[in-house]
Order: sequence, then C-alpha cells, then structure tokens
Amino acid sequence: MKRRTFLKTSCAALGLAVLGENVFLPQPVLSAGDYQPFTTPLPVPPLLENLSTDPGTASFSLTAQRGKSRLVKEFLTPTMGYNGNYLGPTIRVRNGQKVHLNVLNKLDQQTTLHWHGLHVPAEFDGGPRQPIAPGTSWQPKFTINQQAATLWYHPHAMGLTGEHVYMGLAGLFYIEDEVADSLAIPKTYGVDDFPLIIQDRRFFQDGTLAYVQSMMDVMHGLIGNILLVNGTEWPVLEVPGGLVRLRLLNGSNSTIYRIGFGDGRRFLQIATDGGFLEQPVGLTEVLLSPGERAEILVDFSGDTKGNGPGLVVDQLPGGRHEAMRFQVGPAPSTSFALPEKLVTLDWLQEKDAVQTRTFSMETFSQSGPLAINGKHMDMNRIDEKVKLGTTEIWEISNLSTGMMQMPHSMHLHDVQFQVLDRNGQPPEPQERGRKDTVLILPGEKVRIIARFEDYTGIYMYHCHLLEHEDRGMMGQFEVVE
Ligand SMILES: [Cu+2]
Repeated sequence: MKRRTFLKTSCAALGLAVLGENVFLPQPVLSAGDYQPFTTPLPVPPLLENLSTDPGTASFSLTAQRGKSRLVKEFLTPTMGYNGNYLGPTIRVRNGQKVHLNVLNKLDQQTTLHWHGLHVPAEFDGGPRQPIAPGTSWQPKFTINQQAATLWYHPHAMGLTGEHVYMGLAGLFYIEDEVADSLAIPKTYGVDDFPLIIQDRRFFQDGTLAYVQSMMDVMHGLIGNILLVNGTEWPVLEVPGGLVRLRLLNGSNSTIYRIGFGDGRRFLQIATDGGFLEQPVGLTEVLLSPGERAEILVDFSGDTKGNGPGLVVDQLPGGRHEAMRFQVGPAPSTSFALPEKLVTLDWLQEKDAVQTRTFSMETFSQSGPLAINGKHMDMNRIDEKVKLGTTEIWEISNLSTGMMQMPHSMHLHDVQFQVLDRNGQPPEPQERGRKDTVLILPGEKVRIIARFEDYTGIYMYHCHLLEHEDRGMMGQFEVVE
C-alpha cells in the first residue's frame, strides 16, 4: 500500500467497538455543549529542581507514585505520575553536565525508568534489565554527551510499559547546549517555549482509565477517543503574539498523530527526536508515531488578540480532534530573526557502515503475532551483537499484508540514527535529522544508519506501539569490544 493511501484509509479502521462502546465514556462533542471547552489553562509541567550546588553536576529526584487526577469531566481518575498525580516534571540539563538521579518506586509493582533518546551507559538506560522493585530506589548516573534535544522519560518494565505509561508515567527531558543558546529562537520555558505532550485515552463510564485490551486493542494498540494535552482535555494556552516554540511529543501508547492547526497555517519544524534540523522546514502538518518528537515554531503575530487557532490532531486510526486552542496575548518584547541555518549535522556515510542488518516487523509471524524477525522478546537471548565504535545500516521492513495492516514504530536505545531512505527514496526534509524512533508503515522498508560508540552493554530495540512492545515486539542488541 502506498504511504499516502495508508495514511488516508487507516482513519476508518477503528478498534473501539469491540468491547462494546457503551462501557466507555463517549467522545465528547464540541457543538453539543457537553461541557465548556478551551477554558482550562494548559498546565505546563514544572521544571524539576536541580538539587546540586555544583554547576557541573545536576542532581534530581523522581518518585513514581499513584494519585488521582481530573483528566476528564468531573471525574477524579486514579492515575500514576512522577512527583505528582499524572505525568512528571520536565528535567533540563546541559550537554557535558554530570547527572545523578534518585528514582524511588512507590508503586505496588516493579517499574523502570528509561531515558528515551539519551545516549547513556547500558546499566543506566532504564530498560527491562534495570527493574526497580516496589519500595526501592535506583541511582543512575551519567554524563550528557549529545547535542540539544527534546527527549523524554518513561517506564519500560517487561510487559508493563503500556499500562504504566497509560496511567500517566512520562515526562520530558531537555538537553540544552551552546548552539541552542546562540540561536535566535524562543527559549524561555513556559513563556514562549512550551512542551505539548499529546496523548489519547479511553475511560470507563465511571471515569477510570480503561486499560483493558480486546484482541483488536492489542493488534491496533490501545486507541483512545479522548485527547489530552499535558494531561488535560481541551485546554487553552495563552501565547505571546509573536513567534512561539512548541515541543511536541506523541506520548500516546499506540496512535499515530497528524498534527496541524485549525486554520491550516504554515509553521516551521526546527528539530526532530534528537535535536535541531540543519535548517527549518516549512510545513502545515507533522506526522508523529508514538515516542517521536518535533519542535516547531509558530507565528502568532498576525492573530487578533484574544483569538487564536486550534491544534488539530488526526488520529491514525481514530478520529479528528481539536485537542487544544491557542489564545493570543500581547506581542512579546523580544522579536526573533529566524536563522536560515540552525546547525551543521554530522552525516553518517553509507560507505562507512561495516554491515547491514535486516529487521522484519511482523504483525503476524510463524511464531505468533507481533514479532521481529520471527522472534519475541527474551531477556536471556542477545539478538544482535554490534562492535563498539562501528557504523551499521539497519534495514527495517513492515511487510504486513491482508486485513491487518499495522504500522510499526521502531525505536533504538543508545543511539541517535539517521534515515537513509524509505522504499529507496530519500527521506522528507523534516526527517533529515537525528532520530531515535521511526515510523514504518505497511509495505515500507526503511534504512537507517547509526554509529554505536562510547558504551558497551545490552540495549533494546523495539516497536514503540506499547501494546506491541509488551507482547514481545522487542529484541536486545549488545555492543561489544
Ligand atoms: Cu508495532
């Protein structure tokens, strides 16, 4: 199936009906006046306090805990969060900084904490090999060794990732550096530079999160009918009447989002998963699979004060939602001279690759559904051994056919990679940057290139549709001397 065709038709394939729709809260209808939309201010996660007095070191404390949150209507929904009820604070560090963390698990089950997109030693990666038992804590430490980027953190315990993220365990992890400092772009957190964590959720009629799965929910991934931004339904964000930077995270479990504005306005994408693009790319929508990020610059200088566009999110599969609205305030005191050039990226060369590995993302395989190369995750098996300091090409294909054409989203721990080509064609300009997660639609074959350096040890690669990951669509690669 062609990429364009899939993106159009998959909207119709909805997995919701299977458990019986009336057990769930229905999708609220804006025009029906269900309740007052766009009146709740968008919460911006607080920046996590750095407990260190040494400027070269950042020291943070995170606690995974249960709580209750007002996510939808009048309900107080049981949730999970870091240092709070739902989601977690934003961690902000600088390249070169030493980072010490204390992660306390106050849940009644094991969890882990993975730094998605961060290049860290395997023992501190926070994948399924580093479980944190209930009531215990974990102290990862590492030195930030990569450029400015919008990364995130979330749990990654074997078989529990989907549920924990669904309940609210996730937060953002920003890296800043001198290059980011020098660019004339908005960079004041919560003033002209906002994180937007976009998720969809499904609720039972009593307002509890419906993390139950029919076979369809497993295959499609759990697709919710209610959109949340930073844990809030239909929020409004007051923005300055000028250039604003939005850091978008698809924080959903399994839904692909096509994100744009209600009035179809153009914006500039300036960063991918792993940092800045070489130059801004003009777009009217971004396509993000679960786990992917994009930083965009939006110009609100032409909007009438008090008005503003909606942020429109198309779910694939699923519906079209006005997820939030912007309300334009006074013009800012700073104006920005947008650079044509953002950064110079260090392009990995195909000729430097020592080998090509092939990965087949299999919706159905000989050994059952949701496998990679016919295998399901086994902690006792190393699937790939990669030599430290070498460059490799990974060719990832999604050859699912027939009725169940599932998209998959491949995430590699340890590295930021580059997309070489998709079905033999060079990637779109907005994908020509540092990536850690890549969407692979049915019928697609994507070649990526990565350099495995600095750290030896065992890391994960997996589908970032979390219901797929939890069913074993994951493998382990070991970086060896
Ligand atoms: Cu998948």
